[in-house]
Amino acid sequence: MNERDELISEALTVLDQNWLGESTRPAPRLYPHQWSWDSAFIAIGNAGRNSARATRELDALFRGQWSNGMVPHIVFGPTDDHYFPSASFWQSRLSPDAPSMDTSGICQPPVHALAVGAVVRRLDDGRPFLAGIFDRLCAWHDYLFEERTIAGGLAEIWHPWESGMDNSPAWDDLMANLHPRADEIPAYERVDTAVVDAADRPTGWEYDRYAYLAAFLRDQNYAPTDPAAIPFRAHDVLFNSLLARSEVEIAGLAGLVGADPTLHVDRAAALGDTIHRRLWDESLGMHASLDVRTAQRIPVQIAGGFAALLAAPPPQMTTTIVQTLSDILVPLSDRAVALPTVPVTDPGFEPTRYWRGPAWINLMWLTAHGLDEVGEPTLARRLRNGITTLVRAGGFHEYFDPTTGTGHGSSDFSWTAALSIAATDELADSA
Ligand code: 9WN
Repeated sequence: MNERDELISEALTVLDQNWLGESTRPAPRLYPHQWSWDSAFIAIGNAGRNSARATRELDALFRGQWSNGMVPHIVFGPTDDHYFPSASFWQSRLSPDAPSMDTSGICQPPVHALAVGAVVRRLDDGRPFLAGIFDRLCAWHDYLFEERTIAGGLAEIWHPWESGMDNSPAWDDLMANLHPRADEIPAYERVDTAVVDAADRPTGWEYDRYAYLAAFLRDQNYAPTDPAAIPFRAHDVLFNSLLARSEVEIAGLAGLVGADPTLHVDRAAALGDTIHRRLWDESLGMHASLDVRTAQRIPVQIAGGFAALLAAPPPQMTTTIVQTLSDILVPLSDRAVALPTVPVTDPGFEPTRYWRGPAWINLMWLTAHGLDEVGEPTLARRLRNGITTLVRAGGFHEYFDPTTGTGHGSSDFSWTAALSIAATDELADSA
């Protein structure tokens, strides 16, 4: 077996081991249920190898969709243990919108349309699958455009977990501005630090605030009546750029099910314009997320900001972004690079702590796609080579120290395996 086939076969074994029967857990012990954006990445990896499983994965996730359209960030399995916050913490059925199975009460970045598109393109006839999921996908986006777009034309996140990049330095000031009273922090017991090295995970101070914010939303049955009272509100670049790119994807799929693409084309264009107008930060040379409560952009260079490449930036902006990105990428060899979540030159860079420095395969993969879309295939290739280099040397870890290449967090991490398959196939296709 050549190196390429070997990597794919090992990645498929990880996905097999994490398969729960209807969906795939992100990791064996750390994340035992179904997570929203993980499942989208996992379906992308399975699309070309095990398309039946990819369709089941997405169907299972959308079975957890709320009647207001929200796709929850976790769909719980039957056993409510070994994870904090558990189903009994979230109590999703406090909301009349929640389905009969247990879910969390918040969401994650809208990458699902990209997964549906990837799966549909790999099926002999993708129309039956698409017909079953298309309206649900549109309802998810309607929720984001109607209930989460409150001011300024961008969708809001209400919890750092909704960004998918939980303890990113982008959220430091917003978190520091939360001043929960002791009785507003619910009692909880962490499970994560019993499974992986606590030094690689968010701190106790951060977890107190995660628990406080989740309980705040829960105590209003997940339907806060006064947006101004929500303690954490951000316009995240990654979240909104994925929404804009996903609208383009939906527009492309619409014809296959006889739907009208116009709304989606218009939404993608308007959202893209707003992202490039409101989130562009000339002094950083890239986009930055915005604190809705202060109406200020958050002046830090975060890898998620490069997702703006997926939202059709204008040419001059693109040139600047690509230059900034090139300066931040860390060489792994003469043809492979890693994308750290925070520049290694940043005083706050922590090489092994979660979203505060390590390289994450999903951000590298999304950035490679953004580069393809703005006509930078050579740099895209170096990023995909970076993905295969990191996993060959470090295994299918959750994240990697970009300065040494060592793997951290959970081993046998599903989206690392899935996107290694996708990157390997894309490298072969572009050779
Ligand atoms: C909270 C499952 C998830 C990912 C997130 C990642 C991490 C959860 C946690 O794991 O978050 O949702 O417990 O830390 O930050 O992006 O979806 O892999």
